[in-house]
Amino acid sequence: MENSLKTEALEKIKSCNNLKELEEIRLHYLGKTGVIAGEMKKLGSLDQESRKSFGAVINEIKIAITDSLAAKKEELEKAFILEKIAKEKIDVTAPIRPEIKGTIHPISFVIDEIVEIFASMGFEVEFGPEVEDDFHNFTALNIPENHPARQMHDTFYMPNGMLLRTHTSSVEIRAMTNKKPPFRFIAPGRVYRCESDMTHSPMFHQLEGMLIDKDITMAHLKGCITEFLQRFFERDNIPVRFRPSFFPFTEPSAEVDIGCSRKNGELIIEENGNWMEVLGCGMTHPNVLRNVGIDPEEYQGFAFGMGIERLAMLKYGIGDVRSFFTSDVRWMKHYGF
Ligand code: 2U9
Repeated sequence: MENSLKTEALEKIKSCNNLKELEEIRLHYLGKTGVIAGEMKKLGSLDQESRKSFGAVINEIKIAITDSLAAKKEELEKAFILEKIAKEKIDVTAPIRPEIKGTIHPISFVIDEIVEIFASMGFEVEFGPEVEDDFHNFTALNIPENHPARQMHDTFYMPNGMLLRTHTSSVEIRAMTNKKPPFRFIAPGRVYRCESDMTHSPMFHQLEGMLIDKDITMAHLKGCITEFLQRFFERDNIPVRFRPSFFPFTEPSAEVDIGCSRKNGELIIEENGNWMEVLGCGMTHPNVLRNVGIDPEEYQGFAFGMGIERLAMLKYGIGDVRSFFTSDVRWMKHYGF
């Protein structure tokens, strides 16, 4: 009987081919209420001589089963790992799946280009809220109560009296209020106006800048803007024209044009009688300085503002401002982004 028990157990272990089944076999023979425990129980009813010899046999069977189970477990575990490795093998020579790679959006690209130029001239970058109050968007900028820009058709007003900023000048008002002059910073970001056509989108991007220090004159403004335009349009001798203009927040004010034309879609920068407006600027109005607690007798400065879409359209020959916001990768690739 003992021999057949051993043969049967070892046979079962040998033919077992998964770990779960092996555990069931172990419990069947070696578990607390298993076959071996049952045989051990029988020892009590035997005389001393038989108990000794029967005990030795049972023990020998138990050891044989235990050893066989351990060997089989090791064998099955090894096989399991080898199979897993074989399954997870990566073929590094397989060709890659075709995938569409994203690229940086032209607006972000142009903002980065402009930030880099002004950063090299010591300007810091400031950010602020897109939902603004009347004071930071209009009043502090010397824009009177009855100014047309405040009217409903230009500005998006919220039911609670707040508005979507119409320029990033509000960011500069906040920065000027929180810092002590001298300072120079730029504020790029989204702005909102109630208008939409080929050249106007209700949301567009602006970059405004400001420098405040002692003894700042229009010569500094002209030098800074000319340097910027040379570097942005990558031309040392770019024709630049400062044309008198009016903004409530600067006095005197100017609009800046570059001498250029377009031949077969390509931007030709040359003085040929054709001028293209690129930005607005001026000396920061004394009222604006007073509104943020700066004495205009002690500090003066200049400010400038530019539309990012406009500059991107000019530099990269893009025709319709609305195409910036349709998120068509083919369009981006067409313009080399
Ligand atoms: C403060 C004081 C003055 C910023 C300026 C302009 C002139 C300007 C337009 C260009 C195209 C806006 O995007 S656009 O429509 N901007 O012409 N912006 S001076 O002057 C400031 C700004 C902040 C506190």
